[in-house]
Amino acid sequence: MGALAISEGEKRLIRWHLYVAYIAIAVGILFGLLQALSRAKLLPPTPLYDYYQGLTFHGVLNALVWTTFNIVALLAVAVRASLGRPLYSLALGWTGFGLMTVGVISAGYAILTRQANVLYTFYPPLMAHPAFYVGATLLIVGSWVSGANLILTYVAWRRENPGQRTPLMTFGSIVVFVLWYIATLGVAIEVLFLLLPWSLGLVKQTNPMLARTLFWYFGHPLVYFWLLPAYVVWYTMVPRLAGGKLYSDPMARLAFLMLLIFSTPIGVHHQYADPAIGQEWKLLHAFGTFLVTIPSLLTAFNLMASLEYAGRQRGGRGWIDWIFRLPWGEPAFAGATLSMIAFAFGGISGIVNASYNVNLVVHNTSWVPGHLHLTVGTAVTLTFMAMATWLVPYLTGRALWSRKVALANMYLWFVGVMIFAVGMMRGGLEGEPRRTNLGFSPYLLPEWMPFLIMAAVGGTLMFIAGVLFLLNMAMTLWFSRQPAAVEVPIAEALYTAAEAPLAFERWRVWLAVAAVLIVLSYTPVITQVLQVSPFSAYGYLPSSAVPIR
Ligand code: HAS
Repeated sequence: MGALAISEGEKRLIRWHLYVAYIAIAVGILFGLLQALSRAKLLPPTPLYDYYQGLTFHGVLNALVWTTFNIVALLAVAVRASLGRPLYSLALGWTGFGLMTVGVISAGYAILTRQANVLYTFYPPLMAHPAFYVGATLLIVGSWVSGANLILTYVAWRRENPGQRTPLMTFGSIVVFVLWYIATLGVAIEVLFLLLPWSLGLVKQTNPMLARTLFWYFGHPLVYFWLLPAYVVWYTMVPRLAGGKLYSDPMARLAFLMLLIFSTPIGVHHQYADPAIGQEWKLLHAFGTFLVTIPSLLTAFNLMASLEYAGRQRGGRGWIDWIFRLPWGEPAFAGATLSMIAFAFGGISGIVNASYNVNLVVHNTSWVPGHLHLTVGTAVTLTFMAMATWLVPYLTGRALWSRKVALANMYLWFVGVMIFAVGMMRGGLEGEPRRTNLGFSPYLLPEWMPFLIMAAVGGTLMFIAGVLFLLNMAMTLWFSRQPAAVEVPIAEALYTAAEAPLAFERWRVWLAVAAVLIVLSYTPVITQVLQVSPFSAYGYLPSSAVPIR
């Protein structure tokens, strides 16, 4: 494994992805802080700060840009290291990076000039400048190209190694991109056929319900595009970082495949409150959503067993002693494992969201951002931060600038998100709305204030943790003097890949199953939407009562 050392050219390519990701999160978390303060009445009004512009920057930069650039970088390293062969093409890698970066600049221009206050979900009738939609398209097309580079690397390996089981790291990474290709079809259709012509003025009116349905066809598997790279880390790196082994490699593969086939045909659980879709289809998508929790429950069991094994290898005895034997003082391990703990709460809140009738209690309240900060905002983000503590030294040959700062970063983020999420979720249960500048709204209820303050305190701690992360990475990238010889941590398994059925690698079969489930679950939904929802919406910007075209 990893016999062929990674080249300087590959390292440079991957480093540039991280630079963009770090700039994105630097701006993204600043707006996060401003929002939390503003909602809690702790930010004086200023024309420099527009809540919806800030919220759009926050969502786009953190949820779309920080994640996508990190995912491409991390999975390139994972595929490269686990297959022990160079990336298929550096030129393809740079093309993907270039497209994604131009996309970010284009969308960033539209948001900066306040012509795209449409939030990261860009639902019509909110309308953005065409540069925003072009930017989003380029970001996605670029990620397709970068994903193709990894898939072609795998295909080349497969040709030379027929009949062998794919290393789990690569197996998971391939699932991530296959899922991404399937998911992004929905948003590509939405942007190219509905939003872009409408924003260019080629058509005057659009169909918000159709757009929302296409968006959520994409939007739910999008969350697994974010999560599965964290799963790749948790399954294939964390057991090694903990000094143990993965409990079951075949069960991990089963979880990846289940997520591949069940994550797309269930997007309507984001639309329980929408008109135009019948209750029977909403209920079907609710059942599907419960199915998609099973692979995460398998993951929880597999990871817990792996951590227990590691703790016992380190001398742990009894029921809980093993937990304290784990290397909590190692930033990479601590950050990733704290992410898992946060995800346990994020997952439970997801099950609440998914429960059709209960969803009506939490929908469009601040409960939902509570959920999403535990999942993409911590399970994924803190895992990426934790991995950067060895990834950046691996790519630069420079030792991590400060282990203590890295540890402070991990623990502070975790404590911060726990306070933030409890504040947001409790407030949500009291009816506190999401996506509203509550601090300046006339209907702010006094009983929401303690929860808004909690969210502001938690958000401030997360912001400080983010600053510590960026400081540590900048110092490591440019000022650390000590050389480092770091390897990609690759865990062995107790139950190895040899016990995984060969059918797990029949990609055509899994693609066919995924396609059938999508057709069955979405044909009636799209048909209904087309029947009852007209193309009648003009474009608006938030806070404007007048159509902009
Ligand atoms: Fe979600 C809304 C349902 C997972 C992200 N979700 C959102 C939104 C985002 C998001 C961004 O059904 C807001 C969208 C918007 O802006 O409107 N979500 C679910 C369900 C799951 C789920 C059922 N979500 C995620 C993940 C995300 C994410 C993952 C990002 C990465 N979500 C919903 C629904 C809505 C929603 C509705 C719409 C709400 C509305 O009304 O608008 C499931 O996949 C969750 C399954 C997870 C588990 C947890 C397993 C636990 C593990 C960790 C184990 C811990 C260990 C550590 C081993 C069952 C794997 C042990 C440590 C030791 C030391 C011992």
